[in-house]
Amino acid sequence: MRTFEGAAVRFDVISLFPDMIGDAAGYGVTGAAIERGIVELVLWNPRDFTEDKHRTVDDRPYGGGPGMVMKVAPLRDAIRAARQDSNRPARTIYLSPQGKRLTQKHIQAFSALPRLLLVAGRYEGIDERVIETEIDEECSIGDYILSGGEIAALAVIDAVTRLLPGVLGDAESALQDSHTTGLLDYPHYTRPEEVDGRRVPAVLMRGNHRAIERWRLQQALGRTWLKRPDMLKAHPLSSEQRRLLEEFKETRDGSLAHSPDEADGT
Ligand code: 9WO
Repeated sequence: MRTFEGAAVRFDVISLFPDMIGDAAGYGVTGAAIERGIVELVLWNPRDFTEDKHRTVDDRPYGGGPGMVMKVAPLRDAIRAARQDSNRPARTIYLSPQGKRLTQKHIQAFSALPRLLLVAGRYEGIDERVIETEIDEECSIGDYILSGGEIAALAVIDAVTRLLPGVLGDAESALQDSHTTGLLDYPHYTRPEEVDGRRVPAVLMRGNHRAIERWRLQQALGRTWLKRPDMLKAHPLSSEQRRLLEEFKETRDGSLAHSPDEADGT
């Protein structure tokens, strides 16, 4: 294990639309982490690594077909320039629908690395030889097609940043998050006490903090059972949690809109 001076994590993003990344990351939690020096964000545009008059970054696919492919040289040179801009070893990740689906577990592992070099493609994709020679890992944020990898790169930056020490306050600490606890979140309410005839659950109004904690855990268990039974199967429950979930099933407590399709044995 080596430590590096400066930011906890450095992100380098290779993109034809670097302002998309810089602008969006400037807001909220990521923006504050950058301002405070916890995160470093460096943007690289392959267009700055072209040599021709028209600064060409795309070309027609061999074999024909619709659309364009990102040219090798500008993309490869941008990736290599980024890598050589710092001594920190970088994990180089290409965001694509062909990649391994990311979960909170992968995000946790990324948050322990000193540097992520994120490659955002455009058009129909990048030349396969760039993947073979420059990319460590191909990652997907979900099974859908975007217009480019930028939004996926931003999702990774956001998810990793909020795990870094000092980024979130105690109140919002990521340790309690859904997907870290293995359960979905409990329902939240704020003023007013009644909205269109719908009242805040009475337990939240009484101020019995033990009862509130128990109710929230029961809601989290019940909602996970209803909406994401696959998550429950992956996380064995304590006997207390099983008891709370059984009670939820019996009373169908909570104001959920619909029931599960079928009993699933959990
Ligand atoms: C376009 C397309 C059109 C018809 C059939 C299949 C197709 N695949 C693609 C495609 O992969 N386009 C990509 C656009 C090329 C690389 C950058 N783009 C991208 C990245 N779209 N979606 C992502 C992405 C990245 C990470 N997680 C989810 C989606």
